[in-house]
Amino acid sequence: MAQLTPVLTANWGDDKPWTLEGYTASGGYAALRQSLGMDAGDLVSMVKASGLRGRGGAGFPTGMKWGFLPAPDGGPRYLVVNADESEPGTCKDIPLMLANPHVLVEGVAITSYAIGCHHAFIYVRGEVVHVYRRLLKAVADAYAAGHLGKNIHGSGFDLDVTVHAGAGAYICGEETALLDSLEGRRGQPRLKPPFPAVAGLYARPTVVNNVESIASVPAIVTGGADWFTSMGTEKSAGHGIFSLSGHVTRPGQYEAPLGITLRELLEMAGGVREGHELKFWTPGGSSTPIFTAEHLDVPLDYESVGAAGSMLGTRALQIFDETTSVVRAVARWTDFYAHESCGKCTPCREGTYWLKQVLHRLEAGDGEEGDIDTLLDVCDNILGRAFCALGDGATSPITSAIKYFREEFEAGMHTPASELFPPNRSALF
Ligand code: L3W
Repeated sequence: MAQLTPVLTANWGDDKPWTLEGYTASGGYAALRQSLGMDAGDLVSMVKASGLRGRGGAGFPTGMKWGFLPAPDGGPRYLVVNADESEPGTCKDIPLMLANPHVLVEGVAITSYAIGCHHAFIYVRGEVVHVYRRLLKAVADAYAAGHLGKNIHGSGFDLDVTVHAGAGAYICGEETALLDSLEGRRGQPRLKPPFPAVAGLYARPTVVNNVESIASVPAIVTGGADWFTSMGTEKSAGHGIFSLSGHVTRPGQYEAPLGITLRELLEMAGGVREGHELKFWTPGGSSTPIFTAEHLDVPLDYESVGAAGSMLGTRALQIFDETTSVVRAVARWTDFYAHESCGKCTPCREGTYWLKQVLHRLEAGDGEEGDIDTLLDVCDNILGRAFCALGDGATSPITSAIKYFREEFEAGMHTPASELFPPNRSALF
């Protein structure tokens, strides 16, 4: 029987775990003290050896990214935490920052020390004012306790941390758009290379990491790389937060080793809501191709999910039962991508607009002959041709839904989705 591995979520049930007192009582900031006594290069090696991969969606090795920074040249280098969680279904960083903001602050301090950064930024999604306030308080308390600021714990290491609230644009979760936004410009992606590691914030070397990646660092320091690799699979090490939402009995965040399956997670979450059965689900948010009941036993690690035709992404497991119209679900997601497209590149700006038009007429039962081919053709012209991952992500739910549920799209040529799947209070779309 699969087991949960609470690390980042371990203190969520404690009394006020978000306070400095609460975090310190559960061993918080010991890893920072330990790190400050270590060689910075050894810390980078430790994170490399742990196999930690970026938890924001792409799964790029965290330690390797740190290692891409050029040799110090006397100028500043930055750490930027991507806390702009906005992907439909993705809901791990926001609860993590609410319940346990100090583990992120501690991770920021350790990472900054490891990479030689003296000014770090946490870029948080603008709408989540409560998270922004909680982070501001955590950072202020960490300064007051000497965990941030000048000469941290007598080590000679100085670090300032700025919490910055964005203005609520999904595109600002794309790392280079985030940097533009942080610099005070309209957030739009930059051409890569150069990667941020070489020319990032203010054109200086910059590490951009997701909240959960950075929050995982203190436990790796305390537990060691071997402890981390003892969980998960060979190429997808460690634990991660799996967010179950939708038609599931007990939705929420389940921290488990990578490689766990949806079947095992559903057992812990009480299953699909009573009296219903699984129809389709997303393994990593709406930007990842959907899966069906045939994928219940796919190990949720980067390699296995990829081999089965999707992506592990942000481990946002959105569960839909048989009452859901897949056409309606995909149309809602496409509304989101069309709205959030930043407009910089033509394939994404125009493509998402046309996808939306076609999907809406299929949803209304007014579809035209050839609409499915049009959808696939537009997706083909976006995929790999858009400026950033937003365009590719917009095509994933459409092409995968047509693959598994083509007949529902064909029905859209004569029958409204509302007749086949009447909307009701528990139908999610
Ligand atoms: C230096 C090189 N750095 C790669 C760095 C790069 C970035 C990281 C990953 O998209 C995915 C996307 C969404 N030298 C480097 C290098 N890097 N080569 O590695 O880069 P990349 O391009 O593989 O991915 P990305 O553009 O960061 C992220 C998927 O995540 N996703 C998104 C979820 C949305 C949220 C949200 O709500 N904010 O997280 C879900 O699946 O589709 O594929 O740092 O610089 N040679």
